Amino acid sequence: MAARKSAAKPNVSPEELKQYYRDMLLIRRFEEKAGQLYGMGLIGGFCHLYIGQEAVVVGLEAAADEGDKRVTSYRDHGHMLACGMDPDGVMAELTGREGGYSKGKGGSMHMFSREKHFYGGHGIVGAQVPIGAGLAFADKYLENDRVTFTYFGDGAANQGQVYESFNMASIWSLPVVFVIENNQYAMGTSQKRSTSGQDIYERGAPFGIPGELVDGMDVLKVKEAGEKAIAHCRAGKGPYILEIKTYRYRGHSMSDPAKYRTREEVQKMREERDPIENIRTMLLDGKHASEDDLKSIDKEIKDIVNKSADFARESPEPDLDQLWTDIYASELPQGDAVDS
Ligand SMILES: Cc1ncc(C[n+]2csc(CCOP(=O)(O)OP(=O)(O)O)c2C)c(N)n1
Ligand SMILES: [Mg+2]
Repeated sequence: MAARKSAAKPNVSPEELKQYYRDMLLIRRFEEKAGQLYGMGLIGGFCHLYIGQEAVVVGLEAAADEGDKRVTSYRDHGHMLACGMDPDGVMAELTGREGGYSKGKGGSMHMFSREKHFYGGHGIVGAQVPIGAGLAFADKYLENDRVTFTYFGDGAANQGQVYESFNMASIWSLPVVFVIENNQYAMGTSQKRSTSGQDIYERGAPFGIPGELVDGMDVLKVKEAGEKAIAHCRAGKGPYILEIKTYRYRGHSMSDPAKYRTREEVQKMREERDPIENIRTMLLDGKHASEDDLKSIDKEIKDIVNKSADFARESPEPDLDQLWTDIYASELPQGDAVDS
């Protein structure tokens, strides 16, 4: 394995470093388990894994405050875990069980948590971007100081509605951080083949939206950039763009033949840039944790993930009559009951 450079002086406490290690590892092990359950036929439909991209959500959630919001695409399990949603409920939803966040009726791409301010989970490429701007509009209207993270991919960045959202977010100075998770591929198409221009974040310039490129394999850099973007939004200066360069190790979804890139390309990224290994090295080199400490964190995470899979398996499938429920809202946004 290639030698890893450890960052000399991370500006965080050893406890924080351990927390990021734990949070990223939870996502990775959870996704590996989801991949296994998919292979066993326990998960049906679409399933897009987040392995390799963990530092993006963990870094940004470390910068976020209680009450901040998030909305993303179909590659959403990591976002849910990072914002504190229960792994049991996420795994049960993946397997279509009653104990899932959408009572087993939504699946991998359609989960929500009002409590954790997680607004999905969206299967239509780019569709979450105007929704994110809308969430930020609501906060501005209510005059609180919440910020919305609106995540989308490098491929989605070529959607027209992204620029309509940029325009409105800028003109109304909405507190939204547009997070471009640039994993360098949109299904089987590389960024080079699909996307004109140099850096995607520069597309905010015509709308007067500042932005920057961030190393998405380094959780500390992501956190730092997140703090800057949030401060900008909370100060009432309007939207901010973070283009976070990351990499997905697995295929686009579970049915991806992966013919568009070489094994060596993936291997090189895993060996030299892996965000979890980087923190591990930092913890060990800085003598903030021993091998045994890390082993016990690994065990703790493995137990959480195994428990979520057991919970999912034991949770029943929804009754057939559940097909007719949760179609229309029974409450208006103001909290009044809807007349039937
Ligand atoms: C409007 C629309 N067009 C096409 C698709 C099919 N599709 C699903 S994912 C995807 C690629 C998106 O890539 P990117 O935005 O980079 O996100 P990533 O999958 O890399 O996270 C496409 C074309 C879709 N779901 N919705
Ligand atoms: Mg992509």
